[in-house]
Amino acid sequence: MKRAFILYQSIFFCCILFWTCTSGDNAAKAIQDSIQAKKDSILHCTSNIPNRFGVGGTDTSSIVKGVADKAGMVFIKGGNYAMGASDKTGRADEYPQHNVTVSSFWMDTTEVTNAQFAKFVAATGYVTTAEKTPDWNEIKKQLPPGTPKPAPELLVASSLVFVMSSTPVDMNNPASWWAWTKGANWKQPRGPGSSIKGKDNEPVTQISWDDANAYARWAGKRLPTEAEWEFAARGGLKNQTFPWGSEPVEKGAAKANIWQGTFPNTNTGADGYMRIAPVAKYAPNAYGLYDMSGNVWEWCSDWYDANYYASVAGQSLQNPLGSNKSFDPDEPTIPKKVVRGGSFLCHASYCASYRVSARMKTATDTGLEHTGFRCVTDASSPKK
Ligand SMILES: [Ca+2]
Repeated sequence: MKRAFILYQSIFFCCILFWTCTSGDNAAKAIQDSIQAKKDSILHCTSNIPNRFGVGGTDTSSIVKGVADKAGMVFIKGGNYAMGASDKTGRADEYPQHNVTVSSFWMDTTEVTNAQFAKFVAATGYVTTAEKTPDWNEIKKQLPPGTPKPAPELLVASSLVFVMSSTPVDMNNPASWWAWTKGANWKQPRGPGSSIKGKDNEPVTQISWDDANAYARWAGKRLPTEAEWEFAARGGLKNQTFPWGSEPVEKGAAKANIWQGTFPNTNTGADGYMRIAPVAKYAPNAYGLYDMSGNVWEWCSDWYDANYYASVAGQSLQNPLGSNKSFDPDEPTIPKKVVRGGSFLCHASYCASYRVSARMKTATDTGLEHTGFRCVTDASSPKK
């Protein structure tokens, strides 16, 4: 595992190096700008981890569109709210707050579970991104002409697994706690030897954005927009930091599955779970939605653009779909989508992304042990 990770890191950095050396001043400047942007921003918990790339997009058009079953969903009455951080706890990409109106919709009360995803795979034979061998022809598209093909042992189906450190690590290097792991996928989320047996009610993970969309199509649903997600997470509360209001997450009864202790080497598990929790183990928000804070990150439909909120400052938006492009200053060449809600790895000392306004970004073809999703569907009627 470690060897594979090191090999992967080698190819990743070799590719970057090659690109730097062959693309001239513009490329060098872009990288310099990227480095400067990184210094200027608060680090995101998945910044610059070795991204899965090269599998390419998944064509889901052959999946028969389902009809949404409203069981397990709640009706979210549309409305107007201030989207973005309302206090000083946000990161730069959460400002400025802007006025957003969303139409009514239905939302899954929980993250999609292993049992639900298994039903989808059984019905369709779908193969997830993490189960596919990276395609050299796709990788080449992101590299300068003439880049040599890597050794076959590097091009293996893999995904990213959290590895707890026994000692404090450099918090500026998320690769210290993420391992590119051969054979990790939704059925064995921590790699060979792990399984989802007995974990039917845990959220499915190691799911790419394409995988989440494929499931949603089969289920007759879709991924939420970022605006819908935040509106739902707020549960009708105005300008509060968390789905439950303003009380700090560590006060009172456990409110969400996060990291407690010292990240990433000491986890007290005071909230009852050291890693992923089954869905709906903590109180729902006022809309009846569980785990909108913590447990696993949830994919949204929007491109991640660090400057998007600034670009819509002062505007009132109606059902916004987000930016029309991906832009992550940390890794500007990699297309990324928004993920929301934080995970069991979120800690107050780091990104505190269990806040309702917190935004994160993940490459569309990247699976992670702490990332899943839930679906929504348009409301044609408020009745079931
Ligand atoms: Ca926990």
